[in-house]
Amino acid sequence: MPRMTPSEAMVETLAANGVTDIFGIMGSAFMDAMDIFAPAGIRLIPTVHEQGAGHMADGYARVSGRHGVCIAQNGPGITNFVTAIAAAYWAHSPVVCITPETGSMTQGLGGFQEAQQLPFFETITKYQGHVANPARMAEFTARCFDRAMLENGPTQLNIPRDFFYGDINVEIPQPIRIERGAGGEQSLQQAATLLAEARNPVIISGGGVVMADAVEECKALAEFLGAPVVNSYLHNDSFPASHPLWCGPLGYQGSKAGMKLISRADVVLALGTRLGPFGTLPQHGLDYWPKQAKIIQVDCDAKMLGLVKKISVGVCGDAKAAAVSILERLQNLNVACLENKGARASEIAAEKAAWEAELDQWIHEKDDYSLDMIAEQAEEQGSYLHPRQVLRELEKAMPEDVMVSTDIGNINSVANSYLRFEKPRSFFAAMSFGNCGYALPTIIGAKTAAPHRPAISYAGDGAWGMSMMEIMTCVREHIPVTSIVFHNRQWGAEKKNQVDFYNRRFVAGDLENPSFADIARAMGAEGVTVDKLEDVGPALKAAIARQMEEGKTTVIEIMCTRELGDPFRRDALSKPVRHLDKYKDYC
Ligand SMILES: Cc1ncc(C[n+]2csc(CCOP(=O)(O)OP(=O)(O)O)c2C)c(N)n1
Ligand SMILES: [Mg+2]
Repeated sequence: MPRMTPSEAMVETLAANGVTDIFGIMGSAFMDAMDIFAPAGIRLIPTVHEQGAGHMADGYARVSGRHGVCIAQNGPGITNFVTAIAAAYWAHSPVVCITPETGSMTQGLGGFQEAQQLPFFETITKYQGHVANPARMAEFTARCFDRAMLENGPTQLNIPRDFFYGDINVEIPQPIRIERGAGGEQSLQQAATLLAEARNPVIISGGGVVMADAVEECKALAEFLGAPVVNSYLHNDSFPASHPLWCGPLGYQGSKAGMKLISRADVVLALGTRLGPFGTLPQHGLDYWPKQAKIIQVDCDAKMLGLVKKISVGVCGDAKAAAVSILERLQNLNVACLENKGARASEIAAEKAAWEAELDQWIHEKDDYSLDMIAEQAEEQGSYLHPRQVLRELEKAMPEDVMVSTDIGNINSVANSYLRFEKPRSFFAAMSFGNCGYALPTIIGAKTAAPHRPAISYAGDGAWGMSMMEIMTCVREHIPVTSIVFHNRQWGAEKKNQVDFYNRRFVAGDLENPSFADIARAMGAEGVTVDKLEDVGPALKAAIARQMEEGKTTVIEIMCTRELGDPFRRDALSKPVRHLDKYKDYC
C-alpha cells in the first residue's frame, strides 16, 4: 500500500470523487491539506462568510448532480455552516461538509476555537464520519462522499486537526455508486393497475424526477395517459412549462389550474416526491388535495412513503426506472382513461388559459392593507411598481437555459406563479428550511458548476442584507451572476402576519435602506435601480448580456410598493389573546 500523509490521503480521495471546486474560508486547521489542493486539480473558492460557502456547495450540487464541498476553520468557521447545511438537507443536496476540529490532545480542555462539532449537525446530515484515527482518513472521506450520493443529502467529515499529520499506508477507495431499481414487482403492478382503472389520473412531478433525470420518462407516461402534470412545491423545473400537459406548481402561490385539476383526480401518481406538508396546504382559497383519490407514491427513500399523506400504493424506487416500468405495464393493460383523453385535454387547456388570463389581469393585490399602501405611496416621491407586474415582466425577459434561485419573502413567494422552466436543474428555491439569505450564495455555487448558463437570483430587501456581501465573492472570483432585489422597504412576509393577525401593529418590520445599487458598485459590481415598469425587462436583458459576454455581476434593485400577497401560512398563527389588563389593547 502506498505511503502518504493523512492530508494526502484526504486530498487524493477528494480527487478520486471528481472534486474540482471547494467553497470555504481558509484556516490553519486544514492548511496542510489546503496546500496541495491546487496540484490535485482542486480550486478553493474563498467566500465572504462560511454560510455562503455552504449554500454555494448546495447550489453547485443542485445544478450539477455532483457533490458540493465546503470546508472551514474549526469552531466558529464550522458553526457558521449550520444554517446552510440545514438548508441543503431539505434540498436533498449531496453536500460534503468538511469540518476540521480542535486537536485530539486538547479536546475538552476549553482551548481556542473548541466546540463539539458533531452534535450541531446530527439531525441535518445523512451521515457523520468522524476520523477516529489518522490511518482511517481516506476511508471516512470516501464514505462521506458515498453516503451523500446514496442518501441524497449532506454528510459531515469531522477531522481532529492534528490528524492531518503523520505517515500512513493506505489505498484510496474507489467511489461506490449504487444503481437504483424501479421498485418492488408487486407495488409497481398495483400502481399500473390503479392507473389503468382511473378515469382522471393526475401526475405530480417532484424533486426526485429532477434528481433522477427522469423528465423524459415522466413525459412519456403523462403523454400515454393524457394526464395533467403538476410540479410539486418549488420544483417548477420538474416538467417543461411549454408542454401542453404541464399545469404548474402546487402549493403556496402556485397554479390555480394545477390545483383545480388535481382536486378532480381519482388517482394521483406522486412521482419522486415526499409530499411535504407545506407543499400541499390550501391556497387561493382552494383546499385542493383530493382526499378521496387513490394515491400512488414513488420515492427512493422508503421512509417517505405514506409519511405525510395517506397512500394506496407506495413504490420504493428510482423515479426514472419506476416511470419506465409503470408505462411498460400500462401498455399491457386496458387503460380506461384513454377513452376520454380528448375531453381531458380540452379541460386542461381551458384551466390553463383561465389561470393565465387571471394572472395577466392580476396587476396588484386588492386586500385593504395593500390598497392603503398603494394609495399612500402614490403620494410619495419616487415611483413604486406592483410586484406582480414586475414578476411578469421578468418572466417575459428570462433568457433561455436560465438558472434562477429564490429567497424567502413575500415577493419571492408570489414569484412562484411566474417562474417557469424548460429544463430540470434550473430552479433553486430555499426549500423547506426556508431561510432568508439563501438565494445569492446558492446561485453563485450553481454558476460555478455551470458557467455557460445565465444565473439569476431573486431576493427581498431584508433577505438580501443577510448575504449580499457575497457579491464580493462574485467580483473577486470572477463568477458573474445577476441579482434582483425587490426593494419594498420592509420585512414584508412577516409584516403580512401583523396585518392579518395583529391589527397592523408593526414591530420591527420596516426597513429604511441605502441604495443597493450604490452598495453593489462599491463592491465592484454593476448596480442598477429600476422604478419604471418598462425598464424591468430591458434591465434584466442588459445584465444578462453583461454576465454572459463581459463576465460582469449586476445587482438590479427594483423599487416596489409595500403591497403584500397572501401570507405563508394562516394555519400556523392564532388571533392574540391577552389576559393582563396592561395588554388589553393588544388584541
Ligand atoms: C434566516 C431567517 N430569518 C428570519 C426569517 C423569517 N422571515 C421569513 S420571510 C421574512 C421577511 C422577508 O423580507 P424581505 O426579504 O424584505 O422580502 P419581502 O417579504 O419584503 O418580499 C422573514 C424575516 C427567515 N425565514 N429566515
Ligand atoms: Mg422586503
